[in-house]
Amino acid sequence: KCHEEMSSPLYFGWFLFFTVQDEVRETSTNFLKSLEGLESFQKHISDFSGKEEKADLDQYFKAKGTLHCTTKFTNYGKAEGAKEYTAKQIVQELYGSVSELSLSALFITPRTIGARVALSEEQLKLWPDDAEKEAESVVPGASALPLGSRGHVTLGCVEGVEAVQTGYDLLQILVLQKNGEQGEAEEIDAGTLTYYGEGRWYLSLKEPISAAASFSSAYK
Ligand code: ACK
Repeated sequence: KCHEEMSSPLYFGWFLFFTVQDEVRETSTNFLKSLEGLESFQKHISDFSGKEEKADLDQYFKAKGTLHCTTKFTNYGKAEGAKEYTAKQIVQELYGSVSELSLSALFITPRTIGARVALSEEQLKLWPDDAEKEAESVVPGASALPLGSRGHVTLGCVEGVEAVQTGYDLLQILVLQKNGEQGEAEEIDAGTLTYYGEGRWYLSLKEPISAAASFSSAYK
C-alpha cells in the first residue's frame, strides 16, 4: 500500500474492545431469542420470512466483522469531506483515545440488526456535521434529526445487504418517532419494545449497555 492510501482509511470510528464485542453479541442473540418468543412478534413474522412460519432470526442476520460505531466513512479519501475530516485537529488529537459508548437501544428490520449509540458531548466533537444530512436522499426527514442520531453499531445484515443500511434503518425509525408515530409498544424485561410496521422493531433498553471503545480507523 502506498503512503497516500495508508493515511486515508476506509472509515473512522470507535472500535469496541474484544471482550465487549462478545458481550454485545450475546446481548444481541438474547434479544433475538426473546423476540421470537413473543406473541406480538410471531403475529408479524411474515415481515421476515415472507411466510407464516417460524423464522430463525439468529441465522437470518450475518455478522459484519469488528463491532464499531462509524464516525466518518472516508472511502480512502474519496468520500466527500474525507480529507477535511482526517485533517481536523480533534480527530488527530483523540485518535487512539478510549471512551465508553452508551448503547441505548437495539433494533431490527428485515434488512439489518443494530444498536443505537447515544453519543456524549465529548464524542459528538468527532461527529461530522453532515452525517444526518447526507442520508436525506435515502431517508427523507433525516437531516432534521439531532446531530449524532445516526450513531449505531451494526450487529448484522441479511445476505446481500451492505452495513451502511443499518444507519439508514435507524434513521428511518427515528424519523417515525419524531413524527409522533406511536407504533405498538409493550414492556419486556429488557425495556420498552415497539413495533413500527414493515418489520421494524425497536427496543429502548431499561439499562443502556456501556461499551469500552477506542477511536481509530480501519482500512477494510
Ligand atoms: O455499519 P457501518 O456504520 O456501515 O460500518 C461500515 C463501514 O462504513 C465500513 O463499510 C459504513 N459505511 C459504508 N458506506 C457508507 C456511507 N456511504 N456512508 C456512511 N457510512 C458508510 C458501514
